[in-house]
Amino acid sequence: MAQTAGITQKLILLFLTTFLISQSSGAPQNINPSYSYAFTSCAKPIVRKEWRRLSVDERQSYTKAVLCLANPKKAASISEIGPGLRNRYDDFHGVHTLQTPNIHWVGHFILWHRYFIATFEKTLREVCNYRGAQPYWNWTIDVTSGRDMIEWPIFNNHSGFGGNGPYVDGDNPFDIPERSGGGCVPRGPFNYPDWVVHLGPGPSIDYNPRCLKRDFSRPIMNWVTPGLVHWVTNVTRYEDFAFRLENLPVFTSPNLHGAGHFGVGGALGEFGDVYASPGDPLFWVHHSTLDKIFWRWQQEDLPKRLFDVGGPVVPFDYSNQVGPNITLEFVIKLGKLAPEIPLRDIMNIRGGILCYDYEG
Ligand SMILES: [Cu+2]
Repeated sequence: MAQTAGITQKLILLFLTTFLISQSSGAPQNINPSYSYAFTSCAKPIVRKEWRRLSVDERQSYTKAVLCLANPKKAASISEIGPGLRNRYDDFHGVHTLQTPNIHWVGHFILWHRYFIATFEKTLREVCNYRGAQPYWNWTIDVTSGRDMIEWPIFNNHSGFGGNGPYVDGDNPFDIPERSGGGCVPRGPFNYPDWVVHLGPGPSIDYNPRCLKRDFSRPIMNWVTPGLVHWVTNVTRYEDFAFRLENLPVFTSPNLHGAGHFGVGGALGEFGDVYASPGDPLFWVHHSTLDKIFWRWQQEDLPKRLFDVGGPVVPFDYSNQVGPNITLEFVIKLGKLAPEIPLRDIMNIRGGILCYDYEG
């Protein structure tokens, strides 16, 4: 317990320090809830479906499109972040890496990731001719199914993302319980060398080609329960929703965001690496589920929740000791991948610059 608290403190300090060095913009302005264009019609949204609601062909066309984004002949890097980035998929990984200290445990966590996923989905469609929408992975169905993780459709080698790595010994600084893998994902579309992670571990954006690793932790994955989803969504203010969604980065208190990351990535897998987690393509289906939960929550009171934001600009600064809270005018960036926009532009997934919806 004391050790966990110590590690948490170090994590928080690390984030704060990196944040203060890299923080550059986002001066808050007044909230003005008159954004007529937020209601611009989006008559035909593309519809994001749960993974198992897609046909096997549709699932494979998604994973193929992701592989296409990592093929420099089909999807060259445009981010100009550094020589370590070799393709458009790396651009997404690199943008996430550089901004990691500014986009987690902050008010705009879920909104930044909403924009990030929407840009990824747009790129899949425009650069790799993907016809579908970004799928999501409703882990609650799997966790409550009683089936073991390795049997879950999302980890299928033929119609999913492949499964766990074989067990290897390794450091486990956060004492992730029952870590069970840690080796290279051996089969499926993202085995090595069909899929190569280039960046990381951690904040490094140097060229470091290697296999994708997974390190399942069943107790952490089992954090996901209907009760936890209810706890996250059973609030009326955005600020409270946003806090509960991420919760504190400790392994003594469950949270939905961490459940996917550490349940799959464990101690040694890319998915458990807060910087390098996009190295595992599960990133997109996991984060889309969080976005769907957010949207369903917004829909319970759209007139209010299309305009309600809050939570700190500075990571973990929940009592605003260091900085202000975010507002609708807070600007988020994705480097060269997409225009800088204020949060108000992405409050509505069916208006403004976004046009998608969720099935289920
Ligand atoms: Cu992230």
